[in-house]
Amino acid sequence: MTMLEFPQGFQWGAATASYQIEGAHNEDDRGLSIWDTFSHQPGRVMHGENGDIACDHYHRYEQDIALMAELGLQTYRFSVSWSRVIPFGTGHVNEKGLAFYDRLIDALLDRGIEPALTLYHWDLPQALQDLGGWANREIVEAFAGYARLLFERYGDRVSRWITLNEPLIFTQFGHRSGVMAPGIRSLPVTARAVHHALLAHGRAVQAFRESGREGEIGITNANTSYEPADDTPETLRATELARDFDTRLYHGPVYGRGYPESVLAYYAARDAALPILPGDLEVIAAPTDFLGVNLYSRQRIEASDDRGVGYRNAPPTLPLLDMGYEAAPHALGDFVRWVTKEYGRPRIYITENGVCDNTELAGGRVDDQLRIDLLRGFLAGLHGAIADGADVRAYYQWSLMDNFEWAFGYSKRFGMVWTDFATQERVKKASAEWYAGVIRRNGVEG
Ligand code: GBH
Repeated sequence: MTMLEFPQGFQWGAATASYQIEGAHNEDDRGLSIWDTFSHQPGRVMHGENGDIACDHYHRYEQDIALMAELGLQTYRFSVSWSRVIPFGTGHVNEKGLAFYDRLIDALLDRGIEPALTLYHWDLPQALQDLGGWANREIVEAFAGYARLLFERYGDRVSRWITLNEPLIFTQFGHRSGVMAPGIRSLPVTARAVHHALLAHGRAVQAFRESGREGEIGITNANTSYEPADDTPETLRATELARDFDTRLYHGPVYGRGYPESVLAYYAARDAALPILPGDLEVIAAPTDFLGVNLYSRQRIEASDDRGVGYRNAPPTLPLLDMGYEAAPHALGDFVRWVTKEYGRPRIYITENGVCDNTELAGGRVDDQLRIDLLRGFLAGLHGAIADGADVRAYYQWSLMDNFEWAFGYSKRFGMVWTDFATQERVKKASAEWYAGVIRRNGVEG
């Protein structure tokens, strides 16, 4: 066994998101978000579950930060609930909501844990959805105003900012397949949501520079490592199309490359042209400081005319995880190498990587060997990508603790800490002890 050591100064962390952990849904004048509305509609979330209480982190953040310190986390990525701090999305600012994140940030800093703040992890204020949400261009200025408030309030203590979490997921799953909030199924609405989300990202980056705050800002995208199912020219072409629709659509404009032609043509031909106005692409391309990479798996691709996009998923060949996708530890290093080449070696933070492993608590222990094995593989691959020249500076494991997994409710456990949702007890899993060792050694056994 060899030790794969990470570069000096590499940071180890964990990630969460507001609606998935906070609970306290109606406390301290918090406004409603689209996930409150959606999860309370029958049939939307598995077993009718919701985030009303979740991990009750709003009340237990001190205990949770003590756990982070025990694990040795050097940085912690969390998101702010927009409707907690601006209950109706614009206008009235809720001091009690702002004060919660003050307490959280200060408690992290007291423990020497660097905060990384995500402005938007899917919980849009319902009042903005009532005006059309991401489909209404007015959301762009609303988001910029919200961003300015956070830069002003927390910019003295937070220096790492992530504008949006996974625009691919909240636009496509929220507005096209409708399996996530706000549960819309419309291609024209999706097209508008995609463009306005990226525009909002660009405006927030501009607002950050205007704020004069020191620190760094970037976007986090959802990624899959796409692999051609064979090496025929038509399969290779299909794989590039998958990358256009899922990857380049959300990265290209940020890196000044504009939207992929294939995707623009697809939407335009279906009465769903992206609502691009003069100057928009310049705003979206406002220079960022890093790229946030979320990655969980790979997908094999083959050519197909089924859906009019020119590609489809080929059958899996690896064992499947509880989430339905393949256990593919090589995917992280592969994707990092690909994105490094595609966009000219951006500075990268792995803002999420993790494993759904539903191993239960037994005799006071959770022996989640599957999670450990896969994380070890992901990290070995990441180490290889860094050795090949990728500029990766930090890794955030998803997630600190089991939490509300969106449309799957509490049925999917991604935590390295077990959450007992009846008692709110936390128990460190075997993977937590293992990860603490990775952090101590700044490396992983290869
Ligand atoms: C991330 O999304 C999220 O940022 C995070 O909040 C989440 O908890 C984490 O992954 C773990 O899943 O079967 O139709 O409901 C990753 C992208 C998109 C992957 C939704 C799973 C399920 C779609 N995820 N997808 S569906």
